[in-house]
Amino acid sequence: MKCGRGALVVLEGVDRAGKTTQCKELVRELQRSGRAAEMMRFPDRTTMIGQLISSYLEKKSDLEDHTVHLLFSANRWELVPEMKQKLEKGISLVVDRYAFSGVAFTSAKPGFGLEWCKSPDVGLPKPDLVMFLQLPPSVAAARGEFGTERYETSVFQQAVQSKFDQLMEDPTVNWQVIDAARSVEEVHKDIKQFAMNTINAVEKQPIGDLWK
Ligand code: Z5A
Repeated sequence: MKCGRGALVVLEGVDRAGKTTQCKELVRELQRSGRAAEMMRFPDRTTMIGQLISSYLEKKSDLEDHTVHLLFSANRWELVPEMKQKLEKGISLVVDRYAFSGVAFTSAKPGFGLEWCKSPDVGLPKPDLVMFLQLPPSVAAARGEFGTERYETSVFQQAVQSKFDQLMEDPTVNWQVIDAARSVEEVHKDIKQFAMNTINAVEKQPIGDLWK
C-alpha cells in the first residue's frame, strides 16, 4: 500500500434516524476536504440479489425468514471484492446499514438467536467505526409517518432497537452512539469528527475480519 488504505465507516440506527442524510453529508464533507470517499448502502437493491430483497421489502413477494436473512448477507458478500479494492486504493467507504442491521432485524423475529443471525456475516470486512444514530420513537414519529415497506411498524422497530442494544455491548466493534435527535448540522459535526479521527488512525492498519 503506497498511500494508506481508506476507512470503512458504517452508520446504523432505527427507521428515520437520518442515516442516509448523514452518509451523504459525510461523503460530501470528506470529498470537500480532499479525501477520497464514496457512499454505499445495504441492501444494495441494484444487484440481482438486491432486487429479490427489494421485492420482499416492498411486499411484492414473500420469502421464508431464514432465506431472506441469507440473501441480505449474500448481498453484502457479493460486494466485498469491490469494497476491499476501494479501501486498498485509499478510498474511504461510508456505508448506510451493514451486518448489524442484518442481525438486528432478523433476530427481532420470533425463533431467531443472535449467534445464528451473525454467522453468515462472520469474516466480512470489519468496519473501523460504527456510528449508531440514536433516536427516541417520539422524535422519529415527528419526522413523518412510517413508510409502507415491511418492518416499518413501531412494535417491530422497538424490538429491533433492543437487538441493536445487545449488539452494542460487543467490545470487539468500535461503536459510537450519536444523539440523532439534534439538527442535521449538529449531528454531522460529531459524525465528521469521529470519521476523520478514524480515517487518520487506520491508514496503516490491515482491514479486519468482522466477528472473528
Ligand atoms: N434490513 C434487513 O432486514 N437486513 C439487512 O441486512 C439490512 C437491512 C441491511 C432497508 O431499508 C430495510 O431493510 C430496513 C432494514 C432492513 N428496514 N426498515 N425499517 P432502507 O435502507 O431502504 O431504508 P431505511 O434504512 O429504512 O431508511 P430510513 O431508516 O427510513 O431512513 P434513514 O436513512 O435513517 O433517514 P433519512 O432518510 O436520512 O431521513 C428520514 C427523514 O428524516 C427525512 O425526511 C429527513 O429529511 C429527515 N431527517 C433526517 N435527519 C434529520 C434531523 N436531524 N432532524 C430532522 N429531520 C431529519
